[in-house]
This record gives sequence, C-alpha cells and structure tokens, in this order.
Amino acid sequence: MAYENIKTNLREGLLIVTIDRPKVLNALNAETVQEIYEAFSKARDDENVKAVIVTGGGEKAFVAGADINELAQKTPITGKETSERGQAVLSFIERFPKPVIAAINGFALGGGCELALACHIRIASEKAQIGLPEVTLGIIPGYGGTQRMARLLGKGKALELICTGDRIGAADAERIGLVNKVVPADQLMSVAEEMARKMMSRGPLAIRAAIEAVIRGGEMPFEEGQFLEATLFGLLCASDDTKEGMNAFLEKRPARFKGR
Ligand code: CO8
Repeated sequence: MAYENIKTNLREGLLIVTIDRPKVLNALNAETVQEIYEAFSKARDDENVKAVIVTGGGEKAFVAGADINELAQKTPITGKETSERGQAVLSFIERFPKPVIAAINGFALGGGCELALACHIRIASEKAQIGLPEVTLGIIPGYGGTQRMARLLGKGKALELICTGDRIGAADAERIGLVNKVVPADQLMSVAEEMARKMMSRGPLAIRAAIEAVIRGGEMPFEEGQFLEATLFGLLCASDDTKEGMNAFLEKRPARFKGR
C-alpha cells in the first residue's frame, strides 16, 4: 500500500515504520495517524512480520507532536473525537502481539512522546529530547500520555513532566526509566534492530503471551493479572514451540520455533 506520510520497509521479518513528514518534524496529522493504524493493522495479520521498529524521518525528530495546525481548529466535539481516535490507535500498538520498538532519533514531544510510550521498548539516540509540552499550548496530553506516563514513571515524576511541559534529554530519560537505553545517534537503528532480532529469535507465541501478560495484566488488579499469567502459561504448554524449546535445551541445540 502506498502511504503519503509514513514509509514502511520489511526486511527479513522486521518491519520499519518511519513517520515521514520531516518539514513539520513528523507532526501527526489525522492522515498520518490513520496511516500508522493501517500499517500496524496489516502487519498484525502478516505472518512475515515478526517485529516492528517505529522511527522518525529526517535528522531532527522522532515525532514533534500532534499537528498543531489541525489542533488549532478543534471544537469540544472534534477535539474529543480526535483524542479518542489517537488513543485507540496507540492502544492497538501497545497491544500489538509482536514486539514494537521505538527508535527515538530526535524530538519526541506531545503525541510523539505518547507514541513512544505506547511502544513496548524505547531506545533513544543521545540527541533525543522527550517531553509532554501540551500545557504550554493550554491543552493536556490526549493520546494516552497522562495514563501511560504515570504508570511508567509513577504519578510524581509524571506530574512534574506533564505540568512543567519541560523536555528532557536522553540521559535523564534513561535515568528515570522513560527510555530503556541510550545510544550514539549513528548506532540507533542497528541497536534497535539487534534487540528486535533477538526477540524474533525467541518463541513467537511466548513473546505474544509475555506482551499480553505485561500489558493487559498491567491494567488489572494483581491477582487477576496473575490469573491471566497462569492461563497464558497453561496455553503455551499445549504448543509445539514449548515442546521444541524444552527439547532443544535438553538436546543441547538451538530451538527452531515455528509459532505453533
Ligand atoms: N505541529 C505542526 N508543525 C510543527 C510541529 C507540530 N507539532 N512541530 C514543529 N512543527 C513545524 C514548525 O512549525 C516549523 O514549520 P515552518 O518551517 O513552516 O516554520 C517546522 O516544523 C520546524 O520546526 P521549528 O522551526 O520550530 O524547529 P526548531 O528546531 O526551532 O524547534 C521544536 C523544534 C522545539 C520541536 C519546535 O518545533 C516545537 O516546539 N514544536 C512543537 C512541539 C509541541 O508543542 N508538541 C506538542 C503538540 S500538542 C500534542 O502533541 C497533543 C497530542 C494529543 C492530541 C489530542 C488530540 C485532540
């Protein structure tokens, strides 16, 4: 499918989705959000896609937020609808059954930070600047950022970042747990790819169950999350992959997982 605002590139099972509007620092207009949804929707059903990396086109930005030209036109009704649509797309990414890694190559602000928060892993270039500056525009994060930031960092740090609107650099983002890892800019994609390919080499059903247990389980009370974990564990015990993983260990050979 031809996209106007994103690029997709599938190589040996790894899909790279590049948000590509560099003239506006990859700001997310409605069309871009829709294209991101279409790319993920297609990738979800495509057996050839085993993992996804999301990054930004150009030198400066991952995504500098929702497109302020569009935001400026919102009414109470369309503002709520736009927020709900963005939330739904980012939740679709968060619940994606294959690993999704954000490779944060520059500014990840507002909706861009929220997009990164919806990914399973965040790897940042040393040049990255991350923040939720919405209050400087008189709005609040509207793509799940108030919820995901508070769940990831705790309410205190989340409220500090959201209510100051301050951007932080990559090193500070790593220190507070907002990103998993910081790497030199020229190594960003190779490090993200290396992590993605390591995950792709593991049992895909186990990876899917692990994501589901952590993401869905994180939305539940502890005991229900544990119940989900045990149920997924039991389900995996019925799979060929689980037998293969155990046999491979006992036979001292690498496992050959088939996703069945
Ligand atoms: N939307 C539209 N255009 C943008 C955006 C944006 N978010 N960010 C940058 N641009 C444009 C600039 O207007 C500029 O265009 P032009 O060349 O025509 O003047 C071009 O990109 C380059 O930007 P700058 O010249 O400003 O580049 P600098 O290096 O000087 O500054 C910054 C880079 C610091 C990133 C700066 O561009 C900036 O502050 N951008 C806005 C960041 C921001 O506030 N983001 C949050 C937006 S609100 C949001 O994301 C809400 C999400 C939830 C929505 C819920 C739906 C209702």
